[in-house]
Amino acid sequence: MSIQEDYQTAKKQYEKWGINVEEVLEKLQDVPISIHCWQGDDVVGFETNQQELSGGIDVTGNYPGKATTPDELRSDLEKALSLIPGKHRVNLHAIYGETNGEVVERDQLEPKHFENWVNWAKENELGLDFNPTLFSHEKSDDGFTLAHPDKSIRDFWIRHCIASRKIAAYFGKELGTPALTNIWIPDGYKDIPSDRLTPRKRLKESLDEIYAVEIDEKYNEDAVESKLFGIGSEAYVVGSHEFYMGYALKNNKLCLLDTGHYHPTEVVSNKISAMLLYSDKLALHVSRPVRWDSDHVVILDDELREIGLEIVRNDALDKVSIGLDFFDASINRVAAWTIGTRNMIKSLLYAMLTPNEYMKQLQEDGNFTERLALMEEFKTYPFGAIWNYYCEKMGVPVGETWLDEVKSYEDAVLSKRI
Ligand code: RNT
Ligand code: ZN
Repeated sequence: MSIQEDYQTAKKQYEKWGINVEEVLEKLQDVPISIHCWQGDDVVGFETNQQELSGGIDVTGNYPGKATTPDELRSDLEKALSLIPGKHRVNLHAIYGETNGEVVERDQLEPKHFENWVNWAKENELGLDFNPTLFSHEKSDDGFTLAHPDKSIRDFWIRHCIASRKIAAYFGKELGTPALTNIWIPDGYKDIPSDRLTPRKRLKESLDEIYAVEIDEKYNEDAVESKLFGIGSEAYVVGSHEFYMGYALKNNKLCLLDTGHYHPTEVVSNKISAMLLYSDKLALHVSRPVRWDSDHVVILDDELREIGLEIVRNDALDKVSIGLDFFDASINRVAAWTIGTRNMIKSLLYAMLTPNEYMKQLQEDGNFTERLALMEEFKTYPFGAIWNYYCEKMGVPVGETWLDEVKSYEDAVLSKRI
C-alpha cells in the first residue's frame, strides 16, 4: 500500500472520533520548534578566546565531524532542517557570534556580530531566538555570574545580558518575529550554603537592572530558566524554580521550564496547566534527563507525549514557546537534531489526533474506565500513517529514509572534517 492509501485508511479511523485530520495537519505546519544550534558543535561556539565548557553542564562522546566554523554549523543545520517537516526557528547562544578573529568581550557584543546568522535566517525563512552565555568564561570560573559577590563581575554579566537582549531585538526586527531571550545562569554551591538568601537578593537586583532597559516586546521577549542542580552546584542553585517563578510572575517575564531541571519524578507536563493559569506565556527547553540532567536526545516517550497533550488540549499552542535543549556528542549530530525535533513534532501530532474534548468529558463524568481504555487504545491507532503522509506532504523524507540522507552527508561532508 502507498503512503496515500495508508493515510486514507488511517484518516477514516480518526474521523470516526470527529477529528478533522486535514485541519490538524494545516495547524501542525504553523507550530514552530526552536532548534538549538549547540547540538551541532557540543556547546563550543566561535569565540576567539575559547574556554572549556563550564557551568555544571557536560557533553560526552567524540563522534567525528562536529562543526567548527559558522558556515559548517549553518550547513549542518540546513541538512537537519531539510529532514524536519515544517518551518522552524533556530536558537543561538552569544558564543556563536562572528567577530572576524577579533577578541570581543561578551559585554561588547553587538548585532553586527550576528549579521551572517540573520541573513542566513532570512534566506531559510527561519525565526531566531537568543541566549546570553554565562558560562565557559573566566569571569564565571568560580561558578557565579549575576549573583556574584563581586559587583564588578555582576556588572559585566549584567552588561552582557543587556547586550544580548539588544541583539535579540535586532533578530526580531529583521525577521518579523519576536526573538525569545532566555537567561540561564549556573550560579550555585557544591556544598550546603550558610546563606541562601543573599545570593538570591543579588540575582533579583541584577535581573532588575537587566530588564530596566526597555525593549519593544514586538521584537524581543524575555524568559528566565531555573535549575535544580548542576555539576559543582549540587547543594544549592540560586536561580531555583520558585525564585524564577516568583520573579517572572511579578515582572511579567516568561518562565522557561527545562524538562531536565526538576526532581526525578517531577514532570514539566504537570506544570504547564498550573502555570498558564497565572501567566499568558511559557517557554520550554525540551530535553531528556537520564538519571541526571544529562541532556540526552529527545525521544517519543510518555513524558514527551504528555507535554504535547497538555499544550494541545489546553489550546496553548500560541502560549508555549517550544525549544529544544540536548547535546549528545556520541552520535551523528545532524541525526541527533533530526531525531529530537521530529519527535517533538510527533508528540504534537499525536496530541492533535486524540479526541481531547471527548476524553475531558469522560473525566468530568467520572468514567475513568473508558478514559484509561481509550488512552491505551489510541496508542495503537495508525498514527504512523498520518505522520508519514505529513512528512511526504511537507517534502521531507518519510520514515527512516532520512537516515540515508544523513549518511550521504556524513560521507560527503562530515567525514572530510578534521
Ligand atoms: C543548562 C541549561 C541551559 C543550557 C544551554 C546551553 O542546564 O539547560 O539551557 O543547556 O543554555
Ligand atoms: Zn535548558
